[in-house]
Amino acid sequence: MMHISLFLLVATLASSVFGKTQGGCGCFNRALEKCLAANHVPFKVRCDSDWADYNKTFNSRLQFTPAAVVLPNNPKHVSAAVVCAGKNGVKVQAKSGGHSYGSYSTGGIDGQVMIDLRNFNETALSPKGTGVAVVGGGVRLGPMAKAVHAQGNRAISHGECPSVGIGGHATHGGWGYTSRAWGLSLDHVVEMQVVLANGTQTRASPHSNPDLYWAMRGAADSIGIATSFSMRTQPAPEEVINFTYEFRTVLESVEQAVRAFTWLQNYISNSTAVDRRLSFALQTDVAMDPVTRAVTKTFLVHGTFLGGLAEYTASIEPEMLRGLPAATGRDVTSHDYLGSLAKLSPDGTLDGGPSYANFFANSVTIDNPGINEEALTDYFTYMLAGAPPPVPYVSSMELWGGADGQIDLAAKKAPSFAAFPHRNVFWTAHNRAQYPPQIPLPDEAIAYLNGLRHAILQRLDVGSAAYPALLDASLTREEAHAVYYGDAVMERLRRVKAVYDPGNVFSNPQSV
Ligand SMILES: Cc1cc2nc3c(=O)[nH]c(=O)nc-3n(C[C@H](O)[C@H](O)[C@H](O)COP(=O)(O)OP(=O)(O)OC[C@H]3O[C@@H](n4cnc5c(N)ncnc54)[C@H](O)[C@@H]3O)c2cc1C
Ligand SMILES: *[C@@H]1O[C@H](CO)[C@@H](O)[C@H](O)[C@H]1NC(C)=O
Ligand SMILES: *[C@@H]1O[C@H](CO)[C@@H](O)[C@H](O)[C@H]1NC(C)=O
Ligand SMILES: *[C@@H]1O[C@H](CO)[C@@H](O)[C@H](O)[C@H]1NC(C)=O
Ligand SMILES: *[C@@H]1O[C@H](CO)[C@@H](O)[C@H](O)[C@H]1NC(C)=O
Ligand SMILES: CC(=O)N[C@H]1CO[C@H](CO)[C@@H](O)[C@@H]1O
Repeated sequence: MMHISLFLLVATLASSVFGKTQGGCGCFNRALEKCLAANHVPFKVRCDSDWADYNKTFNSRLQFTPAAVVLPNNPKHVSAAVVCAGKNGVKVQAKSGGHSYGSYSTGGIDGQVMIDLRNFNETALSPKGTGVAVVGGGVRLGPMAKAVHAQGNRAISHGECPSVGIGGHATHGGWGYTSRAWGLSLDHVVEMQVVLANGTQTRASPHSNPDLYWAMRGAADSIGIATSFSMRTQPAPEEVINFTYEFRTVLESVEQAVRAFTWLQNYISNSTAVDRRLSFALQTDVAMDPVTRAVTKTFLVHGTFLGGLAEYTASIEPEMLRGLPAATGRDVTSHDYLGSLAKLSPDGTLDGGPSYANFFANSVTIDNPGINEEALTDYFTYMLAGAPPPVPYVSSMELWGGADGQIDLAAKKAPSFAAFPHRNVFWTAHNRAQYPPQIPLPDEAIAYLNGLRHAILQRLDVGSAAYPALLDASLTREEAHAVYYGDAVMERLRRVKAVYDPGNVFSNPQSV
């Protein structure tokens, strides 16, 4: 009798604590789930009816099934989850905005633990007037921009998509149109609160664990989990000009395309004509009619000027356009700072709600003083005179250099400044093909864009690499290490990894 009731009591307790492991729904790792439950860590597994709200990442082309999605409410939960995973031999990745091009926040392979930082969603500008904002590890860019603006009329450099998370963005670069003036998002990070592989919560700053601070800025996915970032901010500009010009005729021949591109490269390098307030991207859009497969190519100059409309139209615009054919489209608008960010956003708001796309992308960083005519000829020949593309795509040359640009200031310190080594960069080429969610993107699309990458590299006469935030999921681990870090950074990263994550708990297909 006694035995039976004790057995019943234990069984009842077990099923309430470890309920998710009952019922044979085919979950991955019962020992892991028991450990999480015993530590009161909130989590979801694929037996949960609302699993579909937790298992998706932005790139719908690459979806993986985690062993568990952990939903910590505080750093103690993060710490317990990392220890539970480590003890059970399961690898871990954090998820901030889930916008990794390889879906690495779900591990990049099946069966890992995803630590979803969605509850680390607060942004607080210091009331002490230091201009430093404490940003939770799961905050998305739109809400972060709104919060620092509302709390003190401040701003931080970042990319244009409001649903990207600070966790992946500020640890792998973070380029936006304001970066020429203020640096990358990563350059704003003055301190992080980090959970290590052994569960220790610690601080990473220039004075506290400087090796950890160095490695987290460039390779956080391999090193630790930042539960919060302390970011420097600067006063938000009062007025921002957003401009887009369309040039249909520029792409009528390779020669004309090379001439127009070279003009803009020379113009932005001329310190008499421009300063850090002006930035742009030169974009070749290759659209395709879904039925006839007829291709339309458009050359666009998109950018922003952190100043007034009168100055823009009087002195910037005429000089920039002087060496180009007549624009076939012009859209120049003036905004307040938040209005300019909303204008950049795909849905016109800064809400940063979840969004999804089915795509592949790669990148090439091109060092100062920019792309030479031979490489530019190969680039445009590939797009204009080469084999017809299998899918529509966009190739965007995003400006990192140019006269008075501030991104490369840290170059003097790199690679000792951060594990993110890309500093002497003039352009980052960003090549991207996207399909509707329900249609598989063909392998030929990946081969085509990798061909475009090689076309740029063949006769390039300056240094080049690739930009880790625009993660190229087609690279092997070794290739990724070579283009994202290079030998010197890799050598130090391996040493730091051996100290902070000797058991390789933080892992994805390209991690250190
Ligand atoms: C639509 C879109 C637009 C983009 N625009 C730009 C742009 O304008 N400029 C630009 O520079 N980049 C841009 N990117 C690239 C973007 O910066 C990267 O994809 C970035 O890594 C995404 O961060 P995330 O937190 O959203 O992604 P996640 O997938 O959550 O994270 C990416 C990686 O970082 C790790 N990670 C996330 N949070 C943490 C943390 N707190 N601590 C430790 N590791 C963490 C993850 O484990 C994963 O390996 C864009 C991406 C998309 C999809
Ligand atoms: C995500 O969850 C939904 C609902 O259970 C499921 O249909 C889908 O296949 C899952 N995706 C992955 C990649 O596991
Ligand atoms: C953070 O998330 C909580 C819980 O969902 C929500 O109540 C709160 O409003 C969010 N805060 C911000 C700044 O979004
Ligand atoms: C640089 O800009 C100035 C001012 O617009 C212009 O007069 C000059 O010709 C430019 N130099 C070159 C080399 O284009
Ligand atoms: C956790 O790892 C850090 C970094 O290696 C180390 O300094 C610390 O002593 C470790 N803590 C424990 C409890 O082992
Ligand atoms: C930099 C830039 O040009 N941003 C936006 C300006 O506004 C247009 C819409 O008119 C957007 O498409 C651009 O992305």
